Amino acid sequence: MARFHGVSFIILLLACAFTSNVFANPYPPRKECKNPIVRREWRQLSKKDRLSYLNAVQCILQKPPITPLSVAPGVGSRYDDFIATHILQTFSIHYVGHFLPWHRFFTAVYEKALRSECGYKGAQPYWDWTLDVPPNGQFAASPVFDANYGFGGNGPFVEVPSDNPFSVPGRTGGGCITNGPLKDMVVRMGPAADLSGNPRCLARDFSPYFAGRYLGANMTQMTLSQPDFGWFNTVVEGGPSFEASGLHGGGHYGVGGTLGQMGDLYNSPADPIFYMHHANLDRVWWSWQKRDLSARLQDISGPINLMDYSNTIGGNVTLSFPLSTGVNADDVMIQDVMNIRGETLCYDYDRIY
Ligand SMILES: *[C@@H]1O[C@H](CO)[C@@H](O)[C@H](O)[C@H]1NC(C)=O
Ligand SMILES: *[C@@H]1O[C@H](CO)[C@@H](O)[C@H](O)[C@H]1NC(C)=O
Ligand SMILES: [Cu+2]
Repeated sequence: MARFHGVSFIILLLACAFTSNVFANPYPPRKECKNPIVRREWRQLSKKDRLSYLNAVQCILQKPPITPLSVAPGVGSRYDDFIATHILQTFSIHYVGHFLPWHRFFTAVYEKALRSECGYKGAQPYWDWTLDVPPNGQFAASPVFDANYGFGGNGPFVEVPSDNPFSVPGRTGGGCITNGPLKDMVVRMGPAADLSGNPRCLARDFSPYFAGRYLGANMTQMTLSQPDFGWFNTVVEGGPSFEASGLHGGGHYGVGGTLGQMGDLYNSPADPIFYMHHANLDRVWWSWQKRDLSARLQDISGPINLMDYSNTIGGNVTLSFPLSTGVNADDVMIQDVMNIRGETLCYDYDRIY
């Protein structure tokens, strides 16, 4: 009888908890997606799958844009819609708490466009740069830059005045890329915030030195050891100077240097390698989340306003902060992208750090 009462008491307690929401989590776990597409590292894909991905990129480069010309008069392709979106929001999506959530969402929306509009069957691949810097590899020899089964290589060396404050240390290129499937790509958006249309080539300006300094396993582990999202996000993005770079700047300046589009804060999605880099940054974030998943599915903070790290202008972002990719998808909230295997996003990584 005593035992029976004990059980009834627990049932009664649970019933009360459910009806009165005493124990209710303000952000209850949401449905988990069952069949995620799996993102793999570039060199884990078969050559056939690498070509399928590159063909899908060629397809989206050829599709007509959907951005109104009143918004961005220079857009010439569906690919440009994404660049214009990034340019228009540059100072509200960098050096803020939603830097990683926004770029997670943006990359997933691009992946979805490749799949639904260009018949691509796979997932967005990622580029694990730790494999391509010492002691593991040599930057320019990365399979990601392969001329036949990759995104092509560096541009020829172009001088910039050595007193140019934007001269990336160790830069080795700067000219138009000379090989690979993107050799004849027309870049229209930029430079910087210019949306009027300036047709030119895709340029790269590798800095193996910069990549070695900021993209190694040591930097990745240091980033993963951060105790909370506020620190993690800040360390991934780093500060605005080259000296204060994090993994994010390591990939952008390692590939784009001073003269390549990847080094342009606004126009960096002009180089399709952008999505390979951001998929890997996203994988670093997911790796960090997985180390304490139930807590870190809800851990979000950081400034709403550009570099307002001490919250003197605005507060921290919260899970209900809105994210927009403009014409490319319906808006969501940060909470919708905290889980890559949730209701809004449905992908996973083949391996994590
Ligand atoms: C990682 O190693 C590189 C190359 O030796 C070095 O320049 C960099 O400062 C190191 N970073 C950290 C966080 O230890
Ligand atoms: C913003 O979040 C950080 C934790 O990352 C916290 O220390 C700080 O007090 C918060 N600021 C405000 C205004 O709530
Ligand atoms: Cu960005």
